[in-house]
Amino acid sequence: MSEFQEVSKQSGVHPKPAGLVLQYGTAGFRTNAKLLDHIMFRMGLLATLRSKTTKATIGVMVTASHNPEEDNGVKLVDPMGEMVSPTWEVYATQLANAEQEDLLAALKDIIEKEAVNMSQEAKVFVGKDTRGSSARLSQAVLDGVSALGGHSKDYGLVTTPQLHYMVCCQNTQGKYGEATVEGYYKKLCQAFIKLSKNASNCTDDQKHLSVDGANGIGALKVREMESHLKKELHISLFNDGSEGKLNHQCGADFVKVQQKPPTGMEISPGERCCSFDGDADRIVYYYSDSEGTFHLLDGDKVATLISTFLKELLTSAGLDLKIAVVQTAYANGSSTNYLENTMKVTVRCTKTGVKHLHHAAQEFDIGVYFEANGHGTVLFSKAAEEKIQQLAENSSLIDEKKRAALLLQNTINVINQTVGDAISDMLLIEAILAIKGMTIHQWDAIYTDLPNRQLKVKVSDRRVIDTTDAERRAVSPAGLQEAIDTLVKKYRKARSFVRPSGTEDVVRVYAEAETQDSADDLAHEVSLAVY
Ligand code: NG1
Ligand code: ZN
Repeated sequence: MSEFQEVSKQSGVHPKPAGLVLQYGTAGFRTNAKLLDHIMFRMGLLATLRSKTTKATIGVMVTASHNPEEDNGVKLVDPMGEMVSPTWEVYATQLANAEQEDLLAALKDIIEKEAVNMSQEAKVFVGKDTRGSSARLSQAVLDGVSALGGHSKDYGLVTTPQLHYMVCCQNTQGKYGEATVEGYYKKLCQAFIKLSKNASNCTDDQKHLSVDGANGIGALKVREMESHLKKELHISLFNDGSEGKLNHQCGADFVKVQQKPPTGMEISPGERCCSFDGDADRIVYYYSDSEGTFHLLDGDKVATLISTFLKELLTSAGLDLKIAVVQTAYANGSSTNYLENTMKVTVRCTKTGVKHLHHAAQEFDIGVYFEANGHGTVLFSKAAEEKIQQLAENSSLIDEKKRAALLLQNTINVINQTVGDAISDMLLIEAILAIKGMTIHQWDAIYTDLPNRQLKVKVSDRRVIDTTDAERRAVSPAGLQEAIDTLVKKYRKARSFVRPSGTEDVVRVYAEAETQDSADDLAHEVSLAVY
């Protein structure tokens, strides 16, 4: 078939190392950048097929997020800006692992299974992070698209959430916004400025924020956005990529896992700081108190702040909309307790991985989802958005209701509903703190985290561990869960679970307990039970 001539030719330029097997995991393909050239080319092919079947624009993002600089990765973005569907994740793995001589057969197999109309036009948006390997690898994606006759638009350096946003804008004919980076800044910043106008007596301190850009794309984009903020937010940018190495001793993952500030950042007591990860889809906040003690405000604290704010606005607006918070097993027990018992909000727990949280959040009028590591956003159902809009446009309303409805409307506009977005989350958090006149210390004091510890354990085959109940209980190997239960009983307010990582060749162990020593001991004991 002549339509595949170009694929054959180009695949020779992007050959697969024989025998190499990679898996499309929780975050797409992710490994050392040297092993990824053929993967990128093939994902260009796959995205083109996906575009033909959905008759919509598909996204391909080249990034390895918080992984070290030497790694890279690739992720496909479906038409509404969401993660690609599970069936296509399987195709991605099949196509990636087909040996060089079997590539056309693997491609034709997908075309047949999905009854792809090959004469349908295809459009693929491509973005990349700042890694040294990203330019070469994103070119391989573009080669894949053109080998199948698809059209592509190269957005160049963008954050992961910006690419998701572009795909959604494009496929909703501009209803979600304009599919340009400039359009993204305009929409988010205008909403942020309108929200900020509701803050009374805002001091310069309140308007100041220190941002750790992880020496990555987020830093570049914050710089680009600054002029749109019209001085409503003063950002001091650290780890902006001018000197340090990407994600090295900095960034959201480092700060969350190490529970300490990034290097390269000066922190005065009480000062509000935040860190992005390497592709700017995660954010965590922190500060150091007058004694120099470091305090981390992770995804759970963010979810609590946002859901409290939204719930108060719904009450003021007199809107009866169902709001829920979606978490994973890694959510601190104190946050779940506070949300359920004090805030009286519905809490759902899902498996790790954004797609599971996103999916669960879609079941509510308003679904706030955050992983403890700082990845998250808020989803509003179409019906909820319409109700809020009607109320905001209703001129006969009394002041308080009208104000709440307008705040809700601008909150919707500042949020990137396609995926967790450090820039968008940052603007929303900053607006909420300003409106509430709240310091970071006051935000932190809403509830006290239970001390916790995360460990990684190397085992010969992590897949022997199988879990249930949103990964909170192990069903295999036999006896493991019983051993964990026995250990947990030794400590007060304790909880622990183990699960195989979806992105690294390790088993993750999580433990929390009344004291840090207990959490550390429990995590250690459980990790011994895993061997
Ligand atoms: P794994 O490696 O499956 O634990 C990690 C994070 C996830 C998610 C993915 C994708 C933790 C404990 N796990 O997954 O939350 O963000 O990476 O990046 O933080
Ligand atoms: Zn990331």
